[in-house]
Amino acid sequence: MKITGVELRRVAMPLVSPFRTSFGTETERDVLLVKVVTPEAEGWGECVAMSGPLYSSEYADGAADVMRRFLIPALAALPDAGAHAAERALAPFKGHRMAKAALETAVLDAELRAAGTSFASFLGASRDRVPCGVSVGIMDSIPRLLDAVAGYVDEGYVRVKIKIEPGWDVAPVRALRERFGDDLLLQVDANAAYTLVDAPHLAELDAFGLLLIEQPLAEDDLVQHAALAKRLRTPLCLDESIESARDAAAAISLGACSVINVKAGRVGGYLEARRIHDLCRAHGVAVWCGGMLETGLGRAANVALAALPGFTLPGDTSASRRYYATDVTDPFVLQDGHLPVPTGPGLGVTPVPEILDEITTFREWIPA
Ligand code: OSB
Ligand code: MG
Repeated sequence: MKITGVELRRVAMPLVSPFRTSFGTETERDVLLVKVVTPEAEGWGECVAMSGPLYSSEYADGAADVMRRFLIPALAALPDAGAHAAERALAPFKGHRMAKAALETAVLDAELRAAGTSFASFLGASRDRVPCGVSVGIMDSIPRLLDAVAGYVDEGYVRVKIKIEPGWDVAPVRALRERFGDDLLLQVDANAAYTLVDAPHLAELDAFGLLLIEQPLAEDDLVQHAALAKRLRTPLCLDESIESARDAAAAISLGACSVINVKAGRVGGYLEARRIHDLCRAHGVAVWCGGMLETGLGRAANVALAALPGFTLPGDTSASRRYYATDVTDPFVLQDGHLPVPTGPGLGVTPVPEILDEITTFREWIPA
């Protein structure tokens, strides 16, 4: 498979409601999509970098720049560009994992479409549907939070995660337990908003039977996460800290976490995401599939990944309407708290051309 060229597209998708985390508030998703064209098939990839470098150092304009200058020329030089060859060709460039992941996913999609194989079967999925959780942003008040969560519970979500930050942690968790009881599967995500000095305060969350606390401390501090884990009964989960299978191995050996949120974009692609799954499974560390407000394209690949046997906790694989009134693909619709794993070749979904064109803000063709 020789690459003919790559199309970069920026699309603007308004969110159904603002999404606030400890690092910022999003009202619109500004997404970079890539389409890899080969004589055999076309493949799509979604870059999960956000518009600003607030979740991690990557951002959409930076991703487009590194793709254009370095990554796409390296892929274009390959005589035979499958996903494994693409991964090797991109490896010499440091960092930029979200940019690499988008391109590798597009190459893999083209390869699998040409072969008639689905992402799920290529990755080794063992289920045809996945249980879904929902990520709930920081709200202006506890009554608003309770209303939002009640809506998601009514829709059928099997697990709720709330975003926390200093000043919005113990009280909202207590209010959720009082309103929804102890059976609600509940977890919290701090996006690195605390320091080890907050350990006694975070330990107050132990009273509420949470599934886990996600990324309480800085992304580059595994050692302090290991110290914190010893002081909490609530299982500690890492997100931002895990950028590779090597990071996952280090975190496990240090005792820095007992759960990992796997996001293919954050770790450089679905091949590396699968390695983390395999490693964690061998060590008895639970994994679940995270999200980055993906469109239907990224969501399709995430749902396939979440169907692997080691994904034993519900992921942030919510339905399209959690974020978007109109998705770029046919929408993912919750059925009894689950999403069906796509079965068609490659991602199993394609953008609806009219919708794609309507939301496109920028388009560039890069010939190989
Ligand atoms: O930390 O998991 C996170 C969204 C953007 C950036 C980081 C995170 C999130 C979410 C939402 O929690 C996940 C989703 O529903 O897609
Ligand atoms: Mg997170």
